[in-house]
Formats: sequence, C-alpha cells, structure tokens
Amino acid sequence: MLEKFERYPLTFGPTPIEKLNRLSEHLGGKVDIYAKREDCNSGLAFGGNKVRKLEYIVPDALASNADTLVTIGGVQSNHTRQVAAVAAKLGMKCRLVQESWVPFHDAVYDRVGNILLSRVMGAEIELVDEGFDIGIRESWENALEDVKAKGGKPYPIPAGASVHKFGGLGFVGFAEEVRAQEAEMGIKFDYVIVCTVTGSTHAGMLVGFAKDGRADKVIGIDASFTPDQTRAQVMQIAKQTAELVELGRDITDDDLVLIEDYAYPAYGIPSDETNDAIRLCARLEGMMTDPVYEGKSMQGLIDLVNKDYFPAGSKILYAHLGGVPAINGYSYTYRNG
Ligand code: 1AC
Repeated sequence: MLEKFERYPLTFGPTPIEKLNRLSEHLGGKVDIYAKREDCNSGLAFGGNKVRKLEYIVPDALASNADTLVTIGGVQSNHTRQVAAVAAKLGMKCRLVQESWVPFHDAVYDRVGNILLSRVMGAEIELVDEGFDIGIRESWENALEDVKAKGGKPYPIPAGASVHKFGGLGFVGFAEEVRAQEAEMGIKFDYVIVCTVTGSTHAGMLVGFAKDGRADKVIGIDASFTPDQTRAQVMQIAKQTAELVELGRDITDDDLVLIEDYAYPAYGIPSDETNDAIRLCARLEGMMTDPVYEGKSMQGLIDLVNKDYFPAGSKILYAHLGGVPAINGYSYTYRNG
C-alpha cells in the first residue's frame, strides 16, 4: 500500500511481537495477549510510535529545505521528544511548544522524562500555559512565525504528527508489517488494541487493516477525554489516508471503534484503575506502561478481557506505542511502587 511513498529509515525494522503469557494466564487464559513493541522500534531517544510516522514525513521536510522542525504537545509529550530526536539525527534545529495539557503538579513535572530528553537533545522549548486541545493551536502557529521572523525556515509538524498530510502512513505500514509477521508466526490476530488521542496512529491502522477486512477489529482506547474531537480527527485522517494510499473504498463510521471508558479523570491523569493496570503489567511481564497513554489502553485491555468483550480463544495484539518516559513526571504517584 505504501510503495509509492518515500520513506526515510529511522527505525530498526519490524518491531518485535511478544506473547504476554503471564498476563494472559492471570486474566483467566481465555484469550492470548501479545504486544507489538513500538517502544523498542528505534535508537532515537527511546523511540515510539511517532518515529514510525516521521519516516514518511521527513522526506517532505528535507525536500522543503527547512532548517527547523516545529511541533507541539503537552509538557510530557512523547511526540515532541521523538521530533527532537529526529531533528538531532538529521542535523536540523527543533522548536517545541509544550502546553499545560495535563493538570498535574508534581514539582519536577516539567524537568524530567520526555521534556528532559528533548532539552538534552538541544531542542528549543517554549512552555505555554494553555490547556488540552488536539486541534491546531495558536501557540504553534506563533512559533512557526517566530522561526521565520528570525530568519529560519520552519517545517510544521502538528500535534502527534497527526493532521499532517502523511501522518497516517506510518501505521498503514504497521498493518502491513503485522500481516507479514502473522504469516511468519502462522497465526492471525482477531483484535488490535491501540491508545487513541490525536488520531493518526489509530487512523493509519484502520486504513491498513481495512485492506483485509479488519478495520473494526482495531479497538481504540480513548485517552484524550475529549472523545468527540478525537473521533472526528481519526475519521478525517483515516478518510484522507485511504484516498492517499488508494485503498479503493471509503472509510465509514462503522469502521471506527473508540471506547471512551478509560480516559477519566482527565487527559494525562491516571485513575486508580490505570495505576493498577500499570503495576499489574509491570509485575507480571516487566513491561512498563505510562500514566498518560499505554496505562489507559492496558487498563482498557484488562477490563475488556474481564468483561468477556473478546470471544474465548481470541488473539489480541496490544500496540505498545512507547509512552513510558512520561512516567518520570509522576514520581510522587509511584513513590511506593
Ligand atoms: C499526544 C500526541 C501525543 C504526544 O505524545 O504528544 N501522543
């Protein structure tokens, strides 16, 4: 599906798929849970899902002769950290707008984790006191203008690399990669679980899995707590990506499954149940998840298995998107483990 698009390699290659035996057994052995480890996809500052997306965006950035990647996210954004790493790797400058998307006040929240890594990688960071919104932000547009005013040539990458024209392609590639791995492993996954916020990870998968009739088997777990906006954005990106890759059919509302039940109490704030899921997964599998993204999709996966949402015998692929560095911002929450 992606042959006609230029790709700039930033990842190690196909990401590993790991069976989570102890978690599957702990949940009653009714289903088989696997994880696809996007958190292990690259040597670029701990990697993650945005690196996969950026592989299809970087050729356009290079062709534009830009000298500065400009993007936006919350204070503990994984996306901004991955853009900073890619800029460093390419020898470009990086300007990050980091808004106060998360009402969390750990004393070191803006000093550790993702933002620490971005600073060490040389990104110029602007903290902006604005709340959560996955849409196009004035602060980001101002940063683009500011780079120009100072004689630079900015390349705009929106939040999560999501509403970029090529933002969905990386995760179309994820679906193709899973199909090849299924063939090697001699199995087929019945469901894919993915955390959904800005939308292009989910949208790309949806288009990629639509090719073999599995779009509605991609189960998005909303972590935005603004699900209507997230749903609309996933649909918009999926439709546009479907056209771009010439899927041959439109994406419709029936293709999109987004479960809203686990994003509470707010974007970036873990509930007790999210924290329980993070601890359970860490203690059974040594697999770390985080309080913003994967902790919530892990909570959703566990709860859905417990509620028998998946028929017995299902094979479930949990997409680990690589959000773990954010956990450092929550040191007080996990002070006793
Ligand atoms: C919200 C895009 C998002 C990030 O890391 O900033 N996942």
